[in-house]
Amino acid sequence: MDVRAAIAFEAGQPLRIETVQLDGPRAGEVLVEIKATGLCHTDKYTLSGADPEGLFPAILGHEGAGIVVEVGAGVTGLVPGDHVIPLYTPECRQCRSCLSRKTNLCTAIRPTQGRGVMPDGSSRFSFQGRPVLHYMGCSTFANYTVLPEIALAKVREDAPFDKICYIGCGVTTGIGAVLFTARVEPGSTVIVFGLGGIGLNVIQGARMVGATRIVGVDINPGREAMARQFGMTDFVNPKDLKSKDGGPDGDVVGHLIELTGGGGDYTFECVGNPTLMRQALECAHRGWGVSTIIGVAAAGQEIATRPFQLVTGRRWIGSAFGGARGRTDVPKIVDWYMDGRISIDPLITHHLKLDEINEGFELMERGESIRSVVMF
Ligand code: NAD
Ligand code: AHE
Ligand code: ZN
Repeated sequence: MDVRAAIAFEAGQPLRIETVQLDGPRAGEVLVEIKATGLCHTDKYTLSGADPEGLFPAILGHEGAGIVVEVGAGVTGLVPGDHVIPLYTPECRQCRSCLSRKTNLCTAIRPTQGRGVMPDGSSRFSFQGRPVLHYMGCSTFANYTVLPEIALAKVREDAPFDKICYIGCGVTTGIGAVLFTARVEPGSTVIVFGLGGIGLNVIQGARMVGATRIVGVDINPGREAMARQFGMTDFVNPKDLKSKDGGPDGDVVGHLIELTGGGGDYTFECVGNPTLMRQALECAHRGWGVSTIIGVAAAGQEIATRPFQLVTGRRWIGSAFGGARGRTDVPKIVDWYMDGRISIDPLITHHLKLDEINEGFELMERGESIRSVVMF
């Protein structure tokens, strides 16, 4: 069938909107009509060429919501008409990782996902007779896509697609990192580096669990108002911190430790910058502070700290998709949104048409959007 899609033909180039061909679902697969998709910083990262798994040409996008159109042989859990959210972290409930109950990182289809193909090793998309690759197993920058059944969460039908698509990555990643990965306790002091599409959800997660002090750190002063609306109690702009000799490079870690009376019980890095990852670890409280890396840094970049930082009781951990088990947790998070327990609408700052998708990445680059959502 003909499908409208934004194709990433090569790294660093704008996406091109084209009509591509999509084959129907094979065994275990599902054809989904994508109704809306968010633009996440990870799409931009892959498009930049810094992602070692970034293959081209591909159809990017991993933060979508839509409706099941057709199911392949052997699909038992979904039927046409079901409303679904694609999962870049699937949940097969059978692999060693799923059965361990220790991780959400299902391994059932991860190798083929990383090669841009379906579990049988082939792509369903083609353009002018040549294959176009899938991305993160989702490819939501297309009005129709094919996914394995284990990579779809069935959600309630009264939830608006243009809001719940964000649960496909940003909302779940941020809130989940607080609830499922770090397991922040009531009364905690939390420090969040990066107040974008992920960090603001960390902030609302921290408020949900009853953190009493929530410090946000960002170089964009435009983030402060929204972050306060979501529960931030203190804002720190590193650019405003002066060093002791009056120079521009102030001691961010020292400032945060002093501000919080010893450091954060829990800190989160939501930018993808190894320097900030180090700062986030080192401003975690001596003896018990836990620092969670959410941001994705490019191939070749490494994190560093004095081992002393860990010897003195800080713990450094990471979180993918907020530690959420997609088919189990995503429908619950949609319920939280519909019940008013979490807020999404103010974070969706721009609605775009597919033809305007490159403008969405420009808005992200300029720090003017929090989430742009393309509606098909
Ligand atoms: P975003 O562009 O919306 O937000 C990034 C924020 O970081 C912006 O507010 C920006 O002003 C701020 N920032 C940039 N440089 C800074 C600095 N030096 N100091 C302080 N703040 C700074 O991006 P996003 O969509 O929120 O994604 C954030 C990161 O999380 C990205 O690296 C993305 O790839 C990653 N991510 C990870 C997961 C996961 O599962 N681990 C999921 C989604 C996104
Ligand atoms: N190919 C990238 C992987 C980047 C990465 O860590 N991705 C996160 C999701 S980011 C969503 O916006 C993730 O889920 N990681 C676990 C996994 O299995 O990829 C790289 O840098 O190599
Ligand atoms: Zn994402």
